[in-house]
Amino acid sequence: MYRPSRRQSIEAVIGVLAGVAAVAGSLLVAGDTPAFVGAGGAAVVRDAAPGFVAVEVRGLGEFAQPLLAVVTGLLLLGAYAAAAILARRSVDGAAAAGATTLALVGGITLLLTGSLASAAGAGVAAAVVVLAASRPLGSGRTAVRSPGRRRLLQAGAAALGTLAAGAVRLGGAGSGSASSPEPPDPAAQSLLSVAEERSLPLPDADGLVSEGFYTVDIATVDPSISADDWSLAVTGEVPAERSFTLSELQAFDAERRFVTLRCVSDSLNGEKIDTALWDGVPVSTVLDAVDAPESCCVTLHAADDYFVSFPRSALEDGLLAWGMNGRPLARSHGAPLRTLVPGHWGETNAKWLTEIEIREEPEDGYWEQRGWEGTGEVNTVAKLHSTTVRDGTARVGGHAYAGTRGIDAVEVSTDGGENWTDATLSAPLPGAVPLDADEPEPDGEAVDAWRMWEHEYDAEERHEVVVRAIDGDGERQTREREGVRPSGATGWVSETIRP
Ligand SMILES: Nc1nc2c(c(=O)[nH]1)N[C@H]1C(S)=C(S)[C@@H](COP(=O)(O)O)O[C@H]1N2
Ligand SMILES: [Mo]
Repeated sequence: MYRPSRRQSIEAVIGVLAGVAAVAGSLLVAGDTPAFVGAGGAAVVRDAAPGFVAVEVRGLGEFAQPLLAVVTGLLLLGAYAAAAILARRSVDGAAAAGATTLALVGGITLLLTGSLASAAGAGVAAAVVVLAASRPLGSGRTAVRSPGRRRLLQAGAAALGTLAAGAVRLGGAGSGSASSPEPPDPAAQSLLSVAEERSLPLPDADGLVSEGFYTVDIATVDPSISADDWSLAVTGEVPAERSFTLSELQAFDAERRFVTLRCVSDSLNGEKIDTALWDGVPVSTVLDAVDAPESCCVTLHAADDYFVSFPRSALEDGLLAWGMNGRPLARSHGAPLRTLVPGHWGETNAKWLTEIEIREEPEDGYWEQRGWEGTGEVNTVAKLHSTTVRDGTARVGGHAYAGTRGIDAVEVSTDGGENWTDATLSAPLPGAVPLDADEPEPDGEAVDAWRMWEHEYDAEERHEVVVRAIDGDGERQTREREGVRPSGATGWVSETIRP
Protein backbone atom coordinates (compact mmCIF):
# COMPACT_ATOMS: atom_id res chain seq x y z
CA MET A 1 0.00 0.00 0.00
CA TYR A 2 1.16 3.53 -0.76
CA ARG A 3 2.36 5.40 2.27
CA PRO A 4 3.39 9.04 1.93
CA SER A 5 6.82 9.78 3.34
CA ARG A 6 7.14 12.13 6.29
CA ARG A 7 8.37 14.78 3.90
CA GLN A 8 5.38 14.33 1.61
CA SER A 9 3.01 14.60 4.54
CA ILE A 10 4.64 17.81 5.67
CA GLU A 11 4.37 19.22 2.14
CA ALA A 12 0.68 18.31 2.00
CA VAL A 13 -0.02 19.97 5.32
CA ILE A 14 1.82 23.12 4.22
CA GLY A 15 -0.24 23.10 1.02
CA VAL A 16 -3.51 22.86 2.93
CA LEU A 17 -2.40 25.61 5.32
CA ALA A 18 -1.62 27.82 2.32
CA GLY A 19 -5.09 26.98 0.97
CA VAL A 20 -6.78 27.94 4.23
CA ALA A 21 -4.80 31.19 4.28
CA ALA A 22 -5.75 31.93 0.67
CA VAL A 23 -9.47 31.54 1.37
CA ALA A 24 -9.11 33.68 4.49
CA GLY A 25 -7.04 36.25 2.61
CA SER A 26 -9.71 36.62 -0.04
CA LEU A 27 -12.35 36.95 2.67
CA LEU A 28 -10.25 39.56 4.45
CA VAL A 29 -10.10 41.72 1.35
CA ALA A 30 -13.51 41.07 -0.21
CA GLY A 31 -15.63 40.49 2.90
CA ASP A 32 -19.04 38.92 2.48
CA THR A 33 -19.41 40.01 -1.17
CA PRO A 34 -19.39 38.18 -4.52
CA ALA A 35 -15.67 39.06 -4.86
CA PHE A 36 -14.97 36.53 -2.07
CA VAL A 37 -13.52 33.41 -3.70
CA GLY A 38 -16.04 31.19 -1.88
CA ALA A 39 -18.85 32.97 -3.74
CA GLY A 40 -17.15 32.87 -7.14
CA GLY A 41 -16.15 29.25 -6.63
CA ALA A 42 -19.68 28.27 -5.64
CA ALA A 43 -21.07 29.88 -8.80
CA VAL A 44 -18.65 27.80 -10.91
CA VAL A 45 -19.52 24.57 -9.08
CA ARG A 46 -23.24 25.37 -9.36
CA ASP A 47 -23.04 25.94 -13.10
CA ALA A 48 -20.84 22.87 -13.63
CA ALA A 49 -23.18 20.45 -11.81
CA PRO A 50 -24.45 18.11 -14.52
CA GLY A 51 -27.97 17.98 -15.94
CA PHE A 52 -30.58 16.32 -13.78
CA VAL A 53 -28.52 16.52 -10.57
CA ALA A 54 -28.05 20.23 -11.06
CA VAL A 55 -31.74 20.95 -11.50
CA GLU A 56 -32.68 18.86 -8.46
CA VAL A 57 -29.96 20.35 -6.29
CA ARG A 58 -30.94 23.84 -7.35
CA GLY A 59 -34.59 23.12 -6.67
CA LEU A 60 -33.83 21.92 -3.15
CA GLY A 61 -32.87 25.35 -1.96
CA GLU A 62 -32.22 24.93 1.74
CA PHE A 63 -30.15 21.75 1.29
CA ALA A 64 -28.41 22.97 -1.82
CA GLN A 65 -26.65 25.96 -0.29
CA PRO A 66 -24.80 24.13 2.55
CA LEU A 67 -23.93 21.25 0.20
CA LEU A 68 -22.63 23.71 -2.36
CA ALA A 69 -20.57 25.46 0.31
CA VAL A 70 -18.91 22.20 1.46
CA VAL A 71 -18.12 20.99 -2.07
CA THR A 72 -16.81 24.41 -3.06
CA GLY A 73 -14.67 24.66 0.08
CA LEU A 74 -13.06 21.26 -0.54
CA LEU A 75 -12.39 21.99 -4.22
CA LEU A 76 -10.89 25.39 -3.41
CA LEU A 77 -8.64 24.01 -0.68
CA GLY A 78 -7.52 21.28 -3.06
CA ALA A 79 -6.73 23.69 -5.89
CA TYR A 80 -4.88 26.14 -3.64
CA ALA A 81 -2.95 23.38 -1.87
CA ALA A 82 -1.92 21.91 -5.22
CA ALA A 83 -0.75 25.36 -6.34
CA ALA A 84 1.37 25.87 -3.21
CA ILE A 85 2.85 22.35 -3.35
CA LEU A 86 3.67 22.79 -7.02
CA ALA A 87 5.29 26.16 -6.32
CA ARG A 88 7.50 24.69 -3.58
CA ARG A 89 8.53 21.75 -5.72
CA SER A 90 9.20 23.47 -8.99
CA VAL A 91 11.34 26.44 -7.98
CA ASP A 92 14.34 26.81 -5.70
CA GLY A 93 14.51 29.24 -2.84
CA ALA A 94 11.94 30.67 -0.47
CA ALA A 95 11.40 33.93 -2.33
CA ALA A 96 10.82 32.21 -5.69
CA ALA A 97 8.43 29.70 -4.09
CA GLY A 98 6.55 32.57 -2.47
CA ALA A 99 6.32 34.52 -5.71
CA THR A 100 5.16 31.46 -7.67
CA THR A 101 2.52 30.74 -5.02
CA LEU A 102 1.36 34.34 -5.24
CA ALA A 103 1.04 34.06 -9.01
CA LEU A 104 -0.73 30.68 -9.05
CA VAL A 105 -3.11 31.29 -6.14
CA GLY A 106 -3.76 34.83 -7.31
CA GLY A 107 -4.47 33.55 -10.83
CA ILE A 108 -6.96 30.92 -9.65
CA THR A 109 -8.73 33.53 -7.52
CA LEU A 110 -8.83 36.08 -10.34
CA LEU A 111 -10.37 33.48 -12.64
CA LEU A 112 -13.07 32.64 -10.12
CA THR A 113 -13.94 36.14 -8.95
CA GLY A 114 -12.71 38.59 -11.58
CA SER A 115 -11.50 40.70 -8.66
CA LEU A 116 -7.84 41.78 -8.55
CA ALA A 117 -8.13 42.81 -4.90
CA SER A 118 -9.53 39.43 -3.92
CA ALA A 119 -6.80 37.71 -5.98
CA ALA A 120 -4.12 39.76 -4.24
CA GLY A 121 -5.57 38.96 -0.81
CA ALA A 122 -5.61 35.22 -1.49
CA GLY A 123 -2.21 35.21 -3.23
CA VAL A 124 -0.36 37.21 -0.59
CA ALA A 125 -1.81 35.18 2.27
CA ALA A 126 -0.82 31.88 0.64
CA ALA A 127 2.63 33.24 -0.24
CA VAL A 128 3.21 34.28 3.37
CA VAL A 129 2.46 30.73 4.51
CA VAL A 130 4.82 29.30 1.90
CA LEU A 131 7.54 31.76 2.93
CA ALA A 132 7.02 30.90 6.58
CA ALA A 133 7.30 27.22 5.72
CA SER A 134 10.40 27.61 3.59
CA ARG A 135 12.86 29.02 6.05
CA PRO A 136 12.99 27.97 9.69
CA LEU A 137 13.30 31.22 11.58
CA GLY A 138 15.88 31.69 14.27
CA SER A 139 18.91 29.51 14.69
CA GLY A 140 19.35 27.31 17.65
CA ARG A 141 18.83 23.68 18.07
CA THR A 142 15.11 23.38 17.48
CA ALA A 143 15.53 24.54 13.93
CA VAL A 144 18.33 22.14 13.29
CA ARG A 145 16.89 19.21 15.15
CA SER A 146 13.41 19.38 13.74
CA PRO A 147 13.23 21.72 10.78
CA GLY A 148 10.07 20.03 9.52
CA ARG A 149 8.12 20.69 12.66
CA ARG A 150 9.48 24.20 12.95
CA ARG A 151 8.36 24.98 9.41
CA LEU A 152 4.96 23.53 10.04
CA LEU A 153 4.54 25.63 13.16
CA GLN A 154 5.48 28.79 11.29
CA ALA A 155 3.20 27.98 8.36
CA GLY A 156 0.42 27.15 10.82
CA ALA A 157 0.91 30.41 12.65
CA ALA A 158 0.79 32.38 9.41
CA ALA A 159 -2.37 30.59 8.24
CA LEU A 160 -3.99 31.06 11.64
CA GLY A 161 -3.16 34.76 11.51
CA THR A 162 -5.01 35.31 8.21
CA LEU A 163 -7.86 33.08 9.34
CA ALA A 164 -8.29 35.14 12.52
CA ALA A 165 -8.15 38.40 10.55
CA GLY A 166 -10.75 37.05 8.11
CA ALA A 167 -12.99 35.99 10.98
CA VAL A 168 -12.68 39.41 12.62
CA ARG A 169 -13.63 41.05 9.33
CA LEU A 170 -16.72 38.81 9.00
CA GLY A 171 -17.64 39.39 12.65
CA GLY A 172 -17.35 43.15 12.12
CA ALA A 173 -19.62 42.98 9.09
CA GLY A 174 -22.12 40.88 11.05
CA SER A 175 -22.35 43.16 14.06
CA GLY A 176 -22.86 46.13 11.76
CA SER A 177 -25.98 44.70 10.21
CA ALA A 178 -27.25 43.43 13.56
CA SER A 179 -27.30 46.90 15.08
CA SER A 180 -30.88 48.03 15.71
CA PRO A 181 -32.42 49.30 12.47
CA GLU A 182 -33.89 52.78 11.97
CA PRO A 183 -37.57 52.94 12.87
CA PRO A 184 -39.75 52.64 9.76
CA ASP A 185 -41.11 55.70 8.00
CA PRO A 186 -44.16 56.95 10.01
CA ALA A 187 -46.57 56.87 7.02
CA ALA A 188 -45.52 53.27 6.34
CA GLN A 189 -45.87 52.52 10.04
CA SER A 190 -49.51 53.59 9.99
CA LEU A 191 -50.23 51.16 7.14
CA LEU A 192 -48.27 48.41 8.91
CA SER A 193 -50.47 49.00 11.96
CA VAL A 194 -53.57 48.57 9.82
CA ALA A 195 -52.11 45.25 8.62
CA GLU A 196 -51.52 44.21 12.21
CA GLU A 197 -55.08 45.09 13.24
CA ARG A 198 -56.47 43.06 10.35
CA SER A 199 -54.29 40.02 11.08
CA LEU A 200 -55.90 37.02 12.76
CA PRO A 201 -53.89 36.24 15.91
CA LEU A 202 -52.97 32.63 15.13
CA PRO A 203 -50.36 30.80 17.20
CA ASP A 204 -47.37 29.59 15.11
CA ALA A 205 -48.27 31.80 12.13
CA ASP A 206 -47.14 35.23 10.99
CA GLY A 207 -49.67 38.02 10.64
CA LEU A 208 -50.52 39.63 7.30
CA VAL A 209 -47.02 41.15 7.11
CA SER A 210 -44.27 38.55 7.51
CA GLU A 211 -41.72 38.75 10.31
CA GLY A 212 -38.91 37.01 8.45
CA PHE A 213 -39.36 37.25 4.69
CA TYR A 214 -38.06 34.12 2.89
CA THR A 215 -35.19 34.42 0.39
CA VAL A 216 -34.35 32.38 -2.70
CA ASP A 217 -31.04 33.12 -4.44
CA ILE A 218 -28.99 31.52 -7.17
CA ALA A 219 -25.77 32.82 -5.60
CA THR A 220 -24.16 31.84 -2.29
CA VAL A 221 -23.25 35.44 -1.54
CA ASP A 222 -25.63 38.22 -2.58
CA PRO A 223 -24.49 41.17 -4.67
CA SER A 224 -23.47 44.12 -2.52
CA ILE A 225 -24.32 47.23 -4.51
CA SER A 226 -23.87 50.81 -3.45
CA ALA A 227 -26.79 52.87 -4.75
CA ASP A 228 -24.29 55.56 -5.82
CA ASP A 229 -22.56 53.23 -8.28
CA TRP A 230 -25.77 51.77 -9.61
CA SER A 231 -28.15 52.63 -12.43
CA LEU A 232 -31.01 50.94 -14.23
CA ALA A 233 -30.75 50.63 -18.03
CA VAL A 234 -33.80 50.31 -20.29
CA THR A 235 -32.63 48.64 -23.49
CA GLY A 236 -33.83 46.77 -26.57
CA GLU A 237 -36.90 47.86 -28.54
CA VAL A 238 -36.96 51.47 -27.35
CA PRO A 239 -36.48 54.65 -29.42
CA ALA A 240 -33.35 55.44 -27.38
CA GLU A 241 -31.75 53.36 -24.63
CA ARG A 242 -31.62 55.19 -21.34
CA SER A 243 -30.46 54.68 -17.81
CA PHE A 244 -31.79 55.99 -14.54
CA THR A 245 -30.03 56.58 -11.24
CA LEU A 246 -31.86 55.73 -8.05
CA SER A 247 -32.59 59.39 -7.32
CA GLU A 248 -33.97 59.85 -10.84
CA LEU A 249 -36.33 56.92 -10.24
CA GLN A 250 -37.28 58.28 -6.83
CA ALA A 251 -38.18 61.64 -8.41
CA PHE A 252 -41.10 60.03 -10.27
CA ASP A 253 -44.51 59.75 -8.55
CA ALA A 254 -43.98 56.78 -6.30
CA GLU A 255 -46.31 54.51 -4.39
CA ARG A 256 -46.51 52.05 -1.54
CA ARG A 257 -48.32 48.72 -1.79
CA PHE A 258 -48.74 45.41 0.01
CA VAL A 259 -47.56 42.54 -2.20
CA THR A 260 -47.22 38.81 -1.52
CA LEU A 261 -44.46 36.72 -3.13
CA ARG A 262 -44.48 32.95 -3.47
CA CYS A 263 -41.68 30.85 -4.94
CA VAL A 264 -42.65 28.24 -7.54
CA SER A 265 -40.55 25.80 -5.45
CA ASP A 266 -42.74 26.37 -2.38
CA SER A 267 -44.24 23.01 -1.38
CA LEU A 268 -48.01 22.75 -1.00
CA ASN A 269 -47.98 23.69 2.69
CA GLY A 270 -44.48 25.22 2.61
CA GLU A 271 -43.37 28.62 3.83
CA LYS A 272 -41.66 30.19 0.82
CA ILE A 273 -44.50 32.69 0.72
CA ASP A 274 -44.50 36.09 2.42
CA THR A 275 -45.95 39.56 2.32
CA ALA A 276 -44.42 43.01 2.77
CA LEU A 277 -45.24 46.66 2.21
CA TRP A 278 -43.15 47.89 -0.72
CA ASP A 279 -42.18 51.40 -1.89
CA GLY A 280 -41.30 52.12 -5.49
CA VAL A 281 -42.18 53.57 -8.84
CA PRO A 282 -44.72 51.85 -11.12
CA VAL A 283 -42.94 50.16 -14.04
CA SER A 284 -45.39 51.83 -16.46
CA THR A 285 -44.10 55.27 -15.40
CA VAL A 286 -40.56 54.31 -16.41
CA LEU A 287 -41.66 52.62 -19.66
CA ASP A 288 -43.67 55.75 -20.55
CA ALA A 289 -40.63 57.91 -19.82
CA VAL A 290 -38.63 56.05 -22.49
CA ASP A 291 -41.59 55.88 -24.92
CA ALA A 292 -41.33 52.10 -25.04
CA PRO A 293 -43.52 50.95 -27.96
CA GLU A 294 -45.84 47.92 -27.77
CA SER A 295 -43.83 44.68 -27.63
CA CYS A 296 -44.44 41.09 -26.68
CA CYS A 297 -41.87 40.51 -24.00
CA VAL A 298 -39.34 41.72 -21.51
CA THR A 299 -36.20 40.25 -20.02
CA LEU A 300 -35.05 41.52 -16.63
CA HIS A 301 -31.32 41.30 -15.95
CA ALA A 302 -29.76 41.39 -12.49
CA ALA A 303 -26.35 42.00 -10.97
CA ASP A 304 -25.92 38.31 -10.00
CA ASP A 305 -26.33 37.31 -13.69
CA TYR A 306 -29.84 36.13 -12.94
CA PHE A 307 -32.33 36.91 -15.71
CA VAL A 308 -35.98 36.24 -16.24
CA SER A 309 -38.12 36.74 -19.32
CA PHE A 310 -41.91 36.96 -19.57
CA PRO A 311 -44.79 38.74 -21.32
CA ARG A 312 -44.57 42.51 -21.15
CA SER A 313 -48.25 42.62 -20.10
CA ALA A 314 -47.30 40.93 -16.81
CA LEU A 315 -44.71 43.60 -16.03
CA GLU A 316 -46.91 46.56 -16.99
CA ASP A 317 -48.63 46.82 -13.55
CA GLY A 318 -45.43 46.01 -11.68
CA LEU A 319 -43.42 48.09 -9.25
CA LEU A 320 -39.70 48.91 -9.16
CA ALA A 321 -39.17 48.84 -5.42
CA TRP A 322 -36.45 50.41 -3.27
CA GLY A 323 -38.26 50.22 0.07
CA MET A 324 -39.67 47.40 2.20
CA ASN A 325 -41.83 47.78 5.31
CA GLY A 326 -40.91 51.47 5.62
CA ARG A 327 -37.16 50.91 5.42
CA PRO A 328 -34.64 50.82 2.57
CA LEU A 329 -34.77 47.51 0.70
CA ALA A 330 -32.42 45.02 2.40
CA ARG A 331 -29.43 43.63 0.50
CA SER A 332 -30.87 40.10 0.69
CA HIS A 333 -34.08 41.28 -0.98
CA GLY A 334 -32.37 43.03 -3.88
CA ALA A 335 -31.00 46.44 -2.84
CA PRO A 336 -30.95 48.97 -4.31
CA LEU A 337 -33.86 48.01 -6.58
CA ARG A 338 -36.02 44.98 -7.30
CA THR A 339 -39.03 44.20 -9.44
CA LEU A 340 -42.46 43.21 -8.15
CA VAL A 341 -44.66 41.58 -10.76
CA PRO A 342 -48.32 41.19 -9.74
CA GLY A 343 -49.61 37.64 -9.41
CA HIS A 344 -46.69 35.81 -10.99
CA TRP A 345 -44.35 33.33 -9.32
CA GLY A 346 -41.55 34.74 -7.16
CA GLU A 347 -38.89 34.27 -9.82
CA THR A 348 -40.26 37.11 -11.97
CA ASN A 349 -39.49 39.51 -9.12
CA ALA A 350 -35.86 40.12 -10.11
CA LYS A 351 -33.68 41.45 -7.29
CA TRP A 352 -30.57 43.64 -7.80
CA LEU A 353 -32.18 44.73 -11.06
CA THR A 354 -29.77 46.34 -13.55
CA GLU A 355 -31.56 46.24 -16.89
CA ILE A 356 -35.03 46.05 -18.39
CA GLU A 357 -34.72 44.73 -21.92
CA ILE A 358 -37.75 45.31 -24.14
CA ARG A 359 -37.97 42.44 -26.63
CA GLU A 360 -39.90 41.36 -29.70
CA GLU A 361 -39.33 37.67 -29.05
CA PRO A 362 -39.80 35.54 -25.93
CA GLU A 363 -36.77 33.73 -24.49
CA ASP A 364 -36.08 31.28 -21.66
CA GLY A 365 -34.94 32.70 -18.34
CA TYR A 366 -32.49 31.28 -15.80
CA TRP A 367 -35.00 28.85 -14.29
CA GLU A 368 -36.69 27.91 -17.57
CA GLN A 369 -33.30 26.82 -18.87
CA ARG A 370 -33.18 24.49 -15.85
CA GLY A 371 -36.51 22.79 -16.30
CA TRP A 372 -38.87 25.03 -14.34
CA GLU A 373 -41.86 26.74 -15.78
CA GLY A 374 -41.95 29.61 -13.41
CA THR A 375 -43.13 32.79 -15.02
CA GLY A 376 -46.83 31.94 -15.10
CA GLU A 377 -49.49 33.07 -12.68
CA VAL A 378 -49.42 31.57 -9.20
CA ASN A 379 -51.61 28.61 -8.23
CA THR A 380 -54.38 29.14 -5.69
CA VAL A 381 -53.52 27.82 -2.24
CA ALA A 382 -54.86 27.76 1.32
CA LYS A 383 -52.12 26.95 3.85
CA LEU A 384 -52.69 25.28 7.22
CA HIS A 385 -50.00 26.60 9.55
CA SER A 386 -51.74 26.85 12.89
CA THR A 387 -53.54 24.04 14.71
CA THR A 388 -54.35 24.15 18.41
CA VAL A 389 -56.70 22.00 20.46
CA ARG A 390 -57.67 23.02 24.00
CA ASP A 391 -60.49 21.79 26.24
CA GLY A 392 -62.26 20.10 23.36
CA THR A 393 -62.07 23.14 21.07
CA ALA A 394 -59.86 23.08 18.00
CA ARG A 395 -58.68 26.17 16.17
CA VAL A 396 -57.06 25.91 12.73
CA GLY A 397 -55.90 28.64 10.41
CA GLY A 398 -53.33 30.02 8.03
CA HIS A 399 -52.96 32.14 4.90
CA ALA A 400 -54.55 31.87 1.46
CA TYR A 401 -53.21 33.34 -1.77
CA ALA A 402 -54.30 33.42 -5.41
CA GLY A 403 -52.24 36.29 -6.85
CA THR A 404 -54.23 39.04 -8.56
CA ARG A 405 -57.36 36.85 -8.65
CA GLY A 406 -57.72 37.43 -4.92
CA ILE A 407 -59.34 35.13 -2.37
CA ASP A 408 -63.14 34.88 -2.18
CA ALA A 409 -63.42 32.16 0.44
CA VAL A 410 -61.58 29.42 2.28
CA GLU A 411 -63.48 26.22 2.93
CA VAL A 412 -62.61 23.82 5.75
CA SER A 413 -63.56 20.20 6.25
CA THR A 414 -63.00 18.56 9.63
CA ASP A 415 -64.01 15.08 8.49
CA GLY A 416 -61.48 14.37 5.80
CA GLY A 417 -63.35 16.12 2.98
CA GLU A 418 -66.99 14.95 3.44
CA ASN A 419 -68.52 18.18 4.71
CA TRP A 420 -67.32 21.73 4.20
CA THR A 421 -67.78 25.05 6.04
CA ASP A 422 -66.64 28.57 5.18
CA ALA A 423 -63.74 29.71 7.34
CA THR A 424 -63.53 33.23 8.79
CA LEU A 425 -61.40 35.46 6.55
CA SER A 426 -59.29 38.45 7.58
CA ALA A 427 -60.24 41.80 6.04
CA PRO A 428 -58.19 42.41 2.88
CA LEU A 429 -55.04 44.50 3.15
CA PRO A 430 -55.44 48.12 2.02
CA GLY A 431 -54.69 49.10 -1.58
CA ALA A 432 -51.85 51.24 -2.89
CA VAL A 433 -51.15 54.76 -1.59
CA PRO A 434 -49.02 57.58 -3.00
CA LEU A 435 -45.62 57.58 -1.31
CA ASP A 436 -45.67 61.28 -0.46
CA ALA A 437 -48.99 61.13 1.42
CA ASP A 438 -48.74 61.79 5.17
CA GLU A 439 -52.24 60.49 5.82
CA PRO A 440 -52.47 57.67 3.30
CA GLU A 441 -55.94 57.11 1.84
CA PRO A 442 -55.69 53.61 0.39
CA ASP A 443 -57.12 53.00 -3.04
CA GLY A 444 -59.49 50.08 -2.35
CA GLU A 445 -57.87 46.79 -1.37
CA ALA A 446 -54.50 45.25 -2.19
CA VAL A 447 -54.62 43.48 -5.59
CA ASP A 448 -51.85 40.92 -5.05
CA ALA A 449 -51.83 39.99 -1.39
CA TRP A 450 -52.83 37.02 0.71
CA ARG A 451 -55.62 36.83 3.29
CA MET A 452 -55.70 34.96 6.60
CA TRP A 453 -58.34 32.42 7.55
CA GLU A 454 -59.36 30.61 10.74
CA HIS A 455 -61.96 28.12 11.92
CA GLU A 456 -62.96 27.00 15.40
CA TYR A 457 -64.95 23.84 16.23
CA ASP A 458 -65.50 21.11 18.82
CA ALA A 459 -62.99 18.31 18.58
CA GLU A 460 -63.06 15.23 20.80
CA GLU A 461 -61.64 12.58 18.52
CA ARG A 462 -58.94 12.11 16.00
CA HIS A 463 -59.97 13.66 12.69
CA GLU A 464 -58.61 15.03 9.46
CA VAL A 465 -58.74 18.72 8.55
CA VAL A 466 -58.71 19.64 4.85
CA VAL A 467 -58.62 23.21 3.47
CA ARG A 468 -59.14 24.70 0.03
CA ALA A 469 -59.51 28.24 -1.28
CA ILE A 470 -61.85 29.77 -3.84
CA ASP A 471 -60.26 32.56 -5.84
CA GLY A 472 -61.81 35.88 -6.86
CA ASP A 473 -62.96 34.38 -10.18
CA GLY A 474 -65.01 31.81 -8.27
CA GLU A 475 -62.58 29.03 -9.19
CA ARG A 476 -61.94 26.39 -6.50
CA GLN A 477 -58.36 25.32 -5.73
CA THR A 478 -57.72 22.10 -7.64
CA ARG A 479 -57.68 18.84 -5.70
CA GLU A 480 -55.24 17.22 -8.11
CA ARG A 481 -51.86 16.67 -6.49
CA GLU A 482 -48.74 17.86 -8.28
CA GLY A 483 -45.22 18.37 -6.96
CA VAL A 484 -43.45 21.72 -7.18
CA ARG A 485 -41.61 20.92 -10.41
CA PRO A 486 -42.11 22.28 -12.99
CA SER A 487 -45.07 24.60 -12.40
CA GLY A 488 -45.74 24.81 -8.68
CA ALA A 489 -47.45 22.50 -6.17
CA THR A 490 -51.19 21.82 -6.41
CA GLY A 491 -53.70 19.89 -4.28
CA TRP A 492 -55.45 20.45 -0.94
CA VAL A 493 -53.58 20.75 2.33
CA SER A 494 -54.71 18.28 4.98
CA GLU A 495 -53.61 17.34 8.46
CA THR A 496 -54.61 14.69 10.97
CA ILE A 497 -55.42 16.16 14.37
CA ARG A 498 -55.30 14.09 17.57
CA PRO A 499 -56.88 15.99 20.48
N1 LIG B 1 -31.38 38.66 -9.11
C1 LIG B 1 -32.12 37.67 -8.60
N2 LIG B 1 -33.45 37.86 -8.47
C2 LIG B 1 -34.22 36.89 -7.97
C3 LIG B 1 -33.67 35.63 -7.60
C4 LIG B 1 -32.28 35.47 -7.74
O1 LIG B 1 -31.71 34.41 -7.42
N3 LIG B 1 -31.53 36.49 -8.24
N4 LIG B 1 -34.52 34.67 -7.12
C5 LIG B 1 -35.91 34.75 -7.54
C6 LIG B 1 -36.78 33.81 -6.87
S1 LIG B 1 -36.74 32.20 -7.41
C7 LIG B 1 -37.70 34.21 -5.94
S2 LIG B 1 -38.84 33.13 -5.32
C8 LIG B 1 -37.72 35.60 -5.43
C9 LIG B 1 -37.53 35.62 -3.95
O2 LIG B 1 -37.47 36.92 -3.46
P1 LIG B 1 -36.97 37.14 -1.97
O3 LIG B 1 -35.63 36.46 -1.85
O4 LIG B 1 -36.91 38.60 -1.72
O5 LIG B 1 -37.99 36.44 -1.12
O6 LIG B 1 -36.70 36.40 -6.01
C10 LIG B 1 -36.47 36.15 -7.37
N5 LIG B 1 -35.55 37.13 -7.84
MO1 LIG C 1 -38.61 31.25 -6.64
